[in-house]
Amino acid sequence: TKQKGLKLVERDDEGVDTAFRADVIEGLSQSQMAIPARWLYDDAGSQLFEDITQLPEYYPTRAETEILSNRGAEFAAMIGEGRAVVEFGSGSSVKTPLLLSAIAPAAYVPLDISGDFLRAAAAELSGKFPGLPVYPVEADFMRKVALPGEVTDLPKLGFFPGSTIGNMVARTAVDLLRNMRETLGVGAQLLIGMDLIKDKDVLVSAYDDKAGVTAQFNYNLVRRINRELDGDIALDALMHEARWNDEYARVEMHLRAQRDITFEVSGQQFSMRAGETIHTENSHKFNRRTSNMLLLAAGWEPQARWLDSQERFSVMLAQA
Ligand code: AVJ
Repeated sequence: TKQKGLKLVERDDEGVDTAFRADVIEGLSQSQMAIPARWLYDDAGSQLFEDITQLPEYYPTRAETEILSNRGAEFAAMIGEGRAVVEFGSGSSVKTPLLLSAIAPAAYVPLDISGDFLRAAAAELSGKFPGLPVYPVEADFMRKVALPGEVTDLPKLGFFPGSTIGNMVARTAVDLLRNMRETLGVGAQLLIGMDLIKDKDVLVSAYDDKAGVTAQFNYNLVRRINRELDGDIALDALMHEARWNDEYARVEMHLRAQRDITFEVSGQQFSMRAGETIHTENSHKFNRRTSNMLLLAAGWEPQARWLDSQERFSVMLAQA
């Protein structure tokens, strides 16, 4: 169960993250250029996302926090005491304590691919809940994870807030939710945040704020490519764009070329015509039926659903 020392980032002789390079080269070689959203979240990108959560237009964090603050008694009634809470992602200093103080768990197991984030979050949490055993696990939670032996005999509650599930296309989301069920075992429950379909302008504004922080978050990917993959992409030629894709019920982030450009990444040449885009993120939105369907497709039975007072965001409870 000890996953310490496991090599989660593979680098070549020049120190280049080989998975990052492969994803970028493959993504830029498609006719609709697309780079997986996970590469937005280096240190600078993670900090920019923290800034996004404070923006007036970005409602999801506040809406979900409202639900977690107000519904603790109902969580306690439906979840019960003594579970091991397994959080997929290293946990936020605000949301995680709200859940833990509501349900009196027997242990807390944060999972994250980044050991640094993980240790920082675990230390902060231990400070707030001195009696609670905390077992951080450095792992890629997209796969089945072996949990620490100390929690083997405890019933589990998976916790996946933030509507992070919305970053994935349906097929990947179902794979992840199935792997979570395998990780958590018999009798498990899952508490998961899912953002809701709403007015298009409200959705697009949340991903295209007036202050331009989300634009910087998107441009940071280009800076990272230029720095880490020896790229020469002209930043001033690309413009941030957020658009609502109604057919797929998702907000998409793109980088749109303002003129014809050619550039190099890792020694390979690419070109874009004016108006073409690089697709950099999906943020799927749900309603009652589609969120139920997604959970059911992965073997999770929906048990309860809570909304914030403005009905912008949902937190779902499901059982394996
Ligand atoms: C962290 C994936 C939930 O999709 O709302 C915010 C990321 N991207 N603004 C989201 C994000 C641009 C966020 N998630």
